[in-house]
Amino acid sequence: MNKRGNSSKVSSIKKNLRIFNKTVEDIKRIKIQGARNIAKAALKAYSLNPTLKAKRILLNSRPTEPMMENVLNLADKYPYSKILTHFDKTQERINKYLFPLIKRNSIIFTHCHSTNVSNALINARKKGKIFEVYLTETRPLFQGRKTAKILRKAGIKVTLFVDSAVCVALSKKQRTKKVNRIFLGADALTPKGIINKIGSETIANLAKQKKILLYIVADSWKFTRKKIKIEQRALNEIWDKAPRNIKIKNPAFEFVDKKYLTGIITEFGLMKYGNFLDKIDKFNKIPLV
Ligand code: RUB
Repeated sequence: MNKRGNSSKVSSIKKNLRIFNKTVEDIKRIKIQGARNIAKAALKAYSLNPTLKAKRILLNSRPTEPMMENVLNLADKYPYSKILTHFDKTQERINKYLFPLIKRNSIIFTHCHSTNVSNALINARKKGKIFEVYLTETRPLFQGRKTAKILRKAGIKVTLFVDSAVCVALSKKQRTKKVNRIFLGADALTPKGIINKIGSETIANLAKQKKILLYIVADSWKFTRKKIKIEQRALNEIWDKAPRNIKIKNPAFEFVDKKYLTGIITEFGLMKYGNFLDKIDKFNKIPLV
């Protein structure tokens, strides 16, 4: 290779590394958020820098993300383009299976920002369904605001509640309307239940108490049998420059036992969580749909 060829190769390696590092930073800082977006961005970054070290750096950027791990492992065996098609195909199927669950003029409740949930709701609105969404702001990083803005832009009426008003939101109290369905995303699907944004277990408890149907809306590639570490985030997200003698905890996620779930919507359809586990068992590995 001549000198010019060499220097353009070096500059393209440098450029890829810059993009890789920026993606890792954006994932860590939640500029890229939600399991699906994280997995997609990680896949792209890994395609620019496909080394074991790069994989380790990506996996450490958000520790509660088995979908990212599944996707990066698949990337070692299959072309990136083939893996990428899975995300949209899965979303289309989720949209189709969620659609009939939304009743005319009903109230849907959600929490945080899940792309799988938001896309399916937007699809239902586009296809003519009229419904309202109640949602919680999701402190400390306010991902609920992101969901609220996206849904409102799509013509869906939204009402945002502070997290601590979740009982009011789900209770037909203080002039709130009856919630008909709860749709939550997931970061991890496990044999015992799911892991999702902190606050999800309280919502699940309330759903059971108030007999509100609770569905998980998620890509099957979030499934793992591994023990998942729950990410503990920086304390200054809660209280910047807090007095030193005050202990703060900032868990990003929590586990929700499968006993609370009415069902799960994945690319395989709407089913009981146990049936979803049977389906996964049948494949014996993550299926490349
Ligand atoms: C996001 C979150 C979402 C799931 C599913 O948490 O808990 O419900 O990741 O999202 P964070 P999606 O903002 O901390 O990443 O459906 O987009 O995969």
